[in-house]
Amino acid sequence: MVPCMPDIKIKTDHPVKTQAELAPGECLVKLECTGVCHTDLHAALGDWPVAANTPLIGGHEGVGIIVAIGNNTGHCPVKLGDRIGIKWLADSCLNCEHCRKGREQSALLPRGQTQRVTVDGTFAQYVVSYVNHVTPIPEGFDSNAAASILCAGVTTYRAIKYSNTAAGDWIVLPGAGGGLGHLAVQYARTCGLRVIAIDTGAAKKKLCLSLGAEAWIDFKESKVKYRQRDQSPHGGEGAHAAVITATSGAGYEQAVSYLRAGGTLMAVGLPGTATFDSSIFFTVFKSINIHGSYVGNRQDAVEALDIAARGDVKCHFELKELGDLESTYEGMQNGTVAGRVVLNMKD
Ligand code: 8ID
Ligand code: ZN
Repeated sequence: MVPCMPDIKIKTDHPVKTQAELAPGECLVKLECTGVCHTDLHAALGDWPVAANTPLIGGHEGVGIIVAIGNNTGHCPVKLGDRIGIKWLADSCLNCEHCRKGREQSALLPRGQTQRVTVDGTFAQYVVSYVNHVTPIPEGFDSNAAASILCAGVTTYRAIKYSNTAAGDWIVLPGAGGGLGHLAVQYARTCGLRVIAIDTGAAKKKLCLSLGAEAWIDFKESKVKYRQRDQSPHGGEGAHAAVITATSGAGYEQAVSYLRAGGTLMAVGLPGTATFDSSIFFTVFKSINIHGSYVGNRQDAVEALDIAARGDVKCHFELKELGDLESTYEGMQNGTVAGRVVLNMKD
């Protein structure tokens, strides 16, 4: 047992809303499967400055079938029987400035509900979701393969999309062997980027290189500062971008030094109490762009799923059962999960 692991209880008597109990805009989803994201572990451990409502069912990478829709829902983009995905953002008002600008992750809340730190999630047979925010799963795309695209995929797809990179550029991916990271390697490759993967252990090395990373750095073995010299006629030194999905503050170290002038640091990994410790001087001197990148909007979800459904990005996952959640958390905590664990939620 890893110390301080959350106490996980499987309940067999949790109430499920009836159709009549669903509010307008709500839908009931019978789940087929769900991915396990490190965010669920952060929430369960309470190691973020933002506390989760407790008790709460975790999980936010779900795929399932809509089995009921609230009365008086009005315009409804989905129907009974649709296979949909459930992501981190449960609901948003769709009418505030953030929603109108496609930044619904930061939006106002119509019912006091937003991410899955405030509403029950997908580690359950049934979950209440919201018709405007569920994402249709492309026909023929396997549910287990789709699950982790709903968070890990969307998040890394969006971070790469806004990383100010072009085909042929170098991108550094600290955390590359984890759930988000191994999808980041692949989304980067679909954009024609050249990938330097940073993580640790033989399994993650093998995974990253098999997915198209050109170089591997084991952060536990190498203390060497990374500087990539461009072979192009234009020259240049350092990477054009870094998308950091490491769960530790250490994953953020050196990024400003290994980025080239004008490079972009996309902050994705969420160590709860760590702070940036980088040279202000060189951030300014090299005109480094630093962006926080928080999940993705509905369009990002559609695009990320579409790319994966075509087979250009594949989640590397191990399928387990709900009873394996605790050992999955332990594996994540110990850094032994290469790629993702997806839980089967079918009877
Ligand atoms: O919207 C967002 N920004 C968002 C969305 C989803 C998840 C952010 N996250 C956050 C999670 O809350 C978590 O903090 O991204 C982080 C990564 O989530 P994950 O990919 O689900 O976790 P993982 O599978 O455990 O992978 C983390 C990897 O980081 C490596 C580990 O070895 C592991 O493979 N790592 C660590 I810890 N320290 C590292 C370092 N110094 C490192 N890799 C490189 N350098
Ligand atoms: Zn997540």
